[in-house]
Amino acid sequence: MEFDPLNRLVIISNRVSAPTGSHSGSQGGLAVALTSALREYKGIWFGWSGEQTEEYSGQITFARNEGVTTATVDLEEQDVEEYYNGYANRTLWPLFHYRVDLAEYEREFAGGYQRVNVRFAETVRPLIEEGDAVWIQDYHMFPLGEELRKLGLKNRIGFFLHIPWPPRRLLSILPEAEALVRTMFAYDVIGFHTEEWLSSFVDYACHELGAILDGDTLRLGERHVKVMAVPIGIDAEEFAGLATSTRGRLAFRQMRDSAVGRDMIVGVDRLDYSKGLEERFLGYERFLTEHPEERKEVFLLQIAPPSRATVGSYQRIRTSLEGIAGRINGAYSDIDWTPIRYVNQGYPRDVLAGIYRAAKIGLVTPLRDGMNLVAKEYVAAQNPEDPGVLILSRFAGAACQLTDAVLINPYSAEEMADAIMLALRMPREERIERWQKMMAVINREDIGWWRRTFTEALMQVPLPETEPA
Ligand code: GDG
Repeated sequence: MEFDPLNRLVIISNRVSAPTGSHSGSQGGLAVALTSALREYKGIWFGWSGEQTEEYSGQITFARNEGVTTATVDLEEQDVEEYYNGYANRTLWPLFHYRVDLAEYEREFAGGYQRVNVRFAETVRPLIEEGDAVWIQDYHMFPLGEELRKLGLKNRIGFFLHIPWPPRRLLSILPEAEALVRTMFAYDVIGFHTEEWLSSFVDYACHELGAILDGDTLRLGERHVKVMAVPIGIDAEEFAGLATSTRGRLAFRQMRDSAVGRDMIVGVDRLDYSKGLEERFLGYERFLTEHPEERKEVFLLQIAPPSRATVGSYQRIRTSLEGIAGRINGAYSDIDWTPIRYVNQGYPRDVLAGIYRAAKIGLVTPLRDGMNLVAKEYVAAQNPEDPGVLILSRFAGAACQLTDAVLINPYSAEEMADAIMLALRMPREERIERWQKMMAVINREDIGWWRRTFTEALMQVPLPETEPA
């Protein structure tokens, strides 16, 4: 069945990011992709404003920027604590990133998560018109589709998960696992970044719930859902343009000047324990120990803007990283050289692009990552004539596509040290060859491809026959 172009797309995600109209803004790749999907299909983007209110009222604030309508609601303090800081970021995020040791299971969290999803469903329901397609994003909203169905919504509803889906045995640790996966059968299409996350989901659904896989369709009783792996991409052309924009070039020059002939290794990550920052520092330290002759030839710039700062595990990782960076700098620095420049602030995207381009090595070492866009941005920002080398964790979703990066196990400081050495010594022809192969994938499966692939799959879902009276 064809999608009627007059019908709209309703995107729902935890946070909503209105278009900023400039490349120097803070709107990330995902936000850019979603706004362009909304421009194509028309429609609205609904979610939490990020603000708190005394008592949840469901009052929607509408805004229109550059052809995109956003609709946001405030949440009350208890919602933020239990739903966002609680279940989303203290239960699901660590567990889905294999950090069983950090995941907390509190019934209040689970209750608050459910309550907020019901609230979102009730609030957004009146905004959805017949024929609209609904696209829900990420782990904050697993049960939202089911809550919308309970309110009678018959429209097509798709869901995309931006983080990994954990193996069955791991997920079973979650007290609400079965109920949560059952709710996902309210969707028509579910997308994951990689085949690995997809097959873990299918494994759980088949073995724990008795679902049956038929081609790319999972069946459970009356419900069936199409499952697909669609890796998210970046706007490669735009990002390459940012690296050579006026501000990008300025940032590039500033970095090269301040490097005084040394090779820069760069890392850019939200300050999150899933990103393998401690392991990265320790792997770099190993490199410094094993190759004393290289010490003053390189430095590591780590940009790590704080994230989820009210959650204890994030405060602990921040303290730990400060300790490790301080210890390494104390042990190896000289009057004219500091091995790690550790920066806890964010930079505009064009500045970031210039910094990536100035770096001989992009060091991306998550312990587990749904995709990882920084890896792709680093590659896109390089000079085609003299590109840097991407060192990438095997455990990032991006490793499935960027097989020409230097792939490493981030838990092994030795592998990381060897990879840094290999990258520093890599001949230009090999760097160019690897870069071209990675760029071909990044260009082919870019952000437009991602959203088209998903939305087209969603639009092809036949709508249910009109209900008999
Ligand atoms: C989740 C999944 C998946 C970072 N520092 C600055 C800055 N950033 C931007 C990067 C990049 C984005 O933030 C980070 O994206 P990642 O993909 O690397 O990681 P998560 O935030 O964990 O994203 C991940 C993604 O969703 C999409 O599905 O790939 O696996 O965990 O775009 O450039 N941007 C600016 N200044 C900074 O200092 N402007």
